Amino acid sequence: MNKPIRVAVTGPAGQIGYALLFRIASGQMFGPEQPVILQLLEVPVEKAMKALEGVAMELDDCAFPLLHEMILTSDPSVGFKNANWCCLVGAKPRGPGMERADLLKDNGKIFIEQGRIIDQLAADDCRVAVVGNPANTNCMIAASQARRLPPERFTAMVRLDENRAKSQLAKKAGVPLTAVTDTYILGNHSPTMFPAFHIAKINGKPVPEVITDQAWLRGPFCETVGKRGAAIIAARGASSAASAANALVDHVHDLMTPGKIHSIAVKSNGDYGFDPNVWAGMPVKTTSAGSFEVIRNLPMDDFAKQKIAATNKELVEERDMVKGMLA
Ligand code: NAX
Repeated sequence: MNKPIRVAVTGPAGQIGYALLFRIASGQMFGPEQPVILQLLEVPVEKAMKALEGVAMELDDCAFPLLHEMILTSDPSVGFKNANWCCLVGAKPRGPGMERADLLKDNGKIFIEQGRIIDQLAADDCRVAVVGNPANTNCMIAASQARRLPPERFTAMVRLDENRAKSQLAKKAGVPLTAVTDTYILGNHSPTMFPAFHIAKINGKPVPEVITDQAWLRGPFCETVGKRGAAIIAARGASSAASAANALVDHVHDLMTPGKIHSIAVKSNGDYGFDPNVWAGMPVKTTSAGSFEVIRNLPMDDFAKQKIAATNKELVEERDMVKGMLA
């Protein structure tokens, strides 16, 4: 058995938290040989802390051999102390009539504080994965506070979009999910994202050679993936939770597994035409546990370039809205 790692999770009493913690504790995120200490950070509100106690009781009742300890706290300097991974799930939801700029600013305050404390107190090898929306910009904000941890330690989740795209392509082509590879998400985790179908593959062949209905690929496919979150809210009366938790398990697991090829939102360095100061979904290959390189020079046709320009514009606008808050 390895030495336990410390995994901080924010928003553990929320709906994604409830679907996530059991999977971390059972070994699905870090593998069956890796014990964990869960550092669970909620807001200092009695109802939330009480709910968190209930979740912790259920975790106890699972008797997971890999779960060595749980720390329940509303103090970020306890929650992030010596953490090897920080899963930033908690965020303020968009209230009725709330402007996007206000949502960005309210969340900006949370991610500035969390980024600063993580940089001061987390372990030297700390990695941060942001789920709380607007995830890309929240991740950029947290990273802006770091002086010790380099920007590539901060990634945001677009894996739910990747999994959604993969599943839609498999259904349309009538093939098993394992036949679909290279499904990359470029840009923002929002309806503007581009699920790059033209470079995805089915049984090793480019998707457009297998699914020849270009109009479906450009229209309903992109729209279904981009607006899937809203469709789930409309059907379920609540936003994606189990699939979001599953995507975070995939995100972290693949980022800890050398050789894996997947999509994560990372600091752009200008690849594929993204502004160098935004965090954009990109195709990456994991090089060693927790580290990655962006897969460069994949071909982008005119349609892809247009989609990338639109999602980049949104990321730049989000960045501009919080510019005043950044260090
Ligand atoms: P919930 O409202 O069920 O839970 C959020 C939890 O976070 C609450 O318990 C709340 O008290 C806590 N929280 C809020 N601020 C906090 C802070 N500063 N520190 C610690 N805890 C804090 O939301 P849930 O459905 O779990 O969603 C969480 C976030 O994930 C939301 O921002 C949501 O928009 C986002 N999502 C992101 C996705 C992605 O693919 N990147 C997909 C799913 C999801 O919509």
